[in-house]
This record gives sequence, C-alpha cells and structure tokens, in this order.
Amino acid sequence: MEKLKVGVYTRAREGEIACGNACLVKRVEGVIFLAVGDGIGHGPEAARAAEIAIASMEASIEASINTGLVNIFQLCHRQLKGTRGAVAALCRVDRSQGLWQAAIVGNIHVKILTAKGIITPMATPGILGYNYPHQLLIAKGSYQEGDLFLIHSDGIQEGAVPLALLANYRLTTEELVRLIGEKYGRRDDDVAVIVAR
Ligand SMILES: [Mn+2]
Repeated sequence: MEKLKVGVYTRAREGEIACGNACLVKRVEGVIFLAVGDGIGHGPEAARAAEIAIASMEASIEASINTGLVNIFQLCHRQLKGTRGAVAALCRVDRSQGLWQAAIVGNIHVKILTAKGIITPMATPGILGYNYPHQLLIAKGSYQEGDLFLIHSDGIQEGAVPLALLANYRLTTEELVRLIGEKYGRRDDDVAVIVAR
C-alpha cells in the first residue's frame, strides 16, 4: 500500500507573527493521525494554546496508538486549563484495518471525500480547556484507497473549498493545501489546512 500523502499549510492572521493554529501529522505503525488545533483569539497566547493542544494529542498517541479519541480529548482539555483554550479536530486513519475515526470539539471543519460520497463528521460544541462536552461525538467509517481527508480551521469558511479542486489528482497534496490556504483563507484570522490522500 502506498503511503498516504499529506499536505499541511498554516499562516498567521495578517499583522501577526505568531500563528494561533497548529497541526499534527503523525504516523505510527501504519496508523496516521491528523489534527488541527485553533487557539481562542489570535497572537502569542492563542498560539500557545494551539501548541499545547497538539503536543498533548501527540503525547497521547505516543503513549499508545490505541488510546481512544475520548481519552485523547479529555487529556487535551485538562492540559489546556489555565490557557486561552482551543478547539480541535483529530482524524485517525488505520489503512491496514480499513477504518477511520474523527472527532471535533468546536469550530473546526472536516470533510472526507470517498468514492461513495462526502462525509462531514459532526462537531461537538465546546472549548478544550474551558467547557468539555458531555459526550464527544465520534464519527467512524471504512477507509478505501483514494479517500481524501480535508481538515481546516475557521480561518477558511465552511464549504468554501470547491470539491472539484480536491478531486484534481494532478495537484499534489502540498500544492492543494497551499492553494486552498492562499485563495480561501481569511486575512483576518489564522489559517490551517491539512489534506491527506
Ligand atoms: Mn480561528
């Protein structure tokens, strides 16, 4: 099986140096984890919250790739206490098992494009570090070669990315994320985009 190709793009809100969005791409034993964190607000304090969220998720995954999404988000919430807080999405793609899982707390957008159609996992309202949801919604599905995962912060409006663009196989995932970030990213917010295919 060919390796899943991943493109990542982040940039700060206009006039800021620190980016309040952070990403994680982690491959462990054939399982790939993709995450986007968005610290509340913008600037250095938002960047700090986003980085803590991502570092926490990475640590949970390093502890065991079988750590459940609920546990990953709960730990993330605890470690974000005392910060601005953050919203985050995490996708876990196990290609050998042919399965994916996704969970989102707050305003992060995830789309999975499959041969059968488009899946938009539902986000659970909440802010990690502040108000943890009663019950974390976890979406699951079967993974097939060629499925595409799109994850982005609210620096890009939901639905702004044309599906035809994502379906363009002449563009690499790196080219896709750069194009999406530059063309559809809002100037007045931090932007983070991940495309995996
Ligand atoms: Mn944002």
